[in-house]
Amino acid sequence: MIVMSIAGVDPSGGAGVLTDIKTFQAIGVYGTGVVTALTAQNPYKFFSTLPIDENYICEQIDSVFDSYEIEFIKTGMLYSPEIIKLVAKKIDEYNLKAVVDPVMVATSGGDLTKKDIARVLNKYLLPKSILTTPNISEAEKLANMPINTKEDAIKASEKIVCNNIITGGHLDGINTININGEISTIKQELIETDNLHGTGCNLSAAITAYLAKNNDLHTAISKSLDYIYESIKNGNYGTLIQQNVKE
Ligand code: PXL
Repeated sequence: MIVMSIAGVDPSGGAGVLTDIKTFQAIGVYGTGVVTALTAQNPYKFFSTLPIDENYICEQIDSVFDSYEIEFIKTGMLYSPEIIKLVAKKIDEYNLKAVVDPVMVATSGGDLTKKDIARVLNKYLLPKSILTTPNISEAEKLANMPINTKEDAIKASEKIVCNNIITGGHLDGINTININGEISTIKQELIETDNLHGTGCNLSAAITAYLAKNNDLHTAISKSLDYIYESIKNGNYGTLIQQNVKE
């Protein structure tokens, strides 16, 4: 099984394409990685971004599909409206099932996208995606409403234009899941830590990997939440070593 991450590079390895590949590997699928932007950062400080030209992102995607068959992809930092539109086009061209992590701001505070990205995601990418995985602040932007309570999260989940999980790291550990209009919640214990950099990347990568291994959406999400919980508990920079991963 081969999957793809289309995302940015965090040279410190906690987020972006590098960590996605580690998660794919840990869950037992082969990961490919298309780079949308380089960043200079570490888990605590964001320095700068160098976006890759869209034509070259297109060439990277096409070069992988020239020899690999891939059904499931995930997207992370897409940076600009042009890159988002390119990815939407490629989803159609290669008939892809995409899990979209609607990345906007780094945990350390750096801007990972241009302004107005929620509108562009809503219009071009989310309608073509099988799932999006916003945290509370990203869900607020996608649904254009504040989220302070679990009722708000349910309302936002209903407003987001595709299947979604609104992660509950900032809502008492309550994850709100909407699959085909059916809402459910999974509550997780919150772990005291100062290292959550890249957990969103790892969640969407894990879901993609479990989907590629023939799990349905609900099962893939639930296994991935367990995966992320264990990896945070192990303090392992968001990624579990392979021996610890449940089948
Ligand atoms: O966690 C969001 C994210 C995604 N992609 C890249 C990042 C980050 C956060 O820092 O650096 C490349």
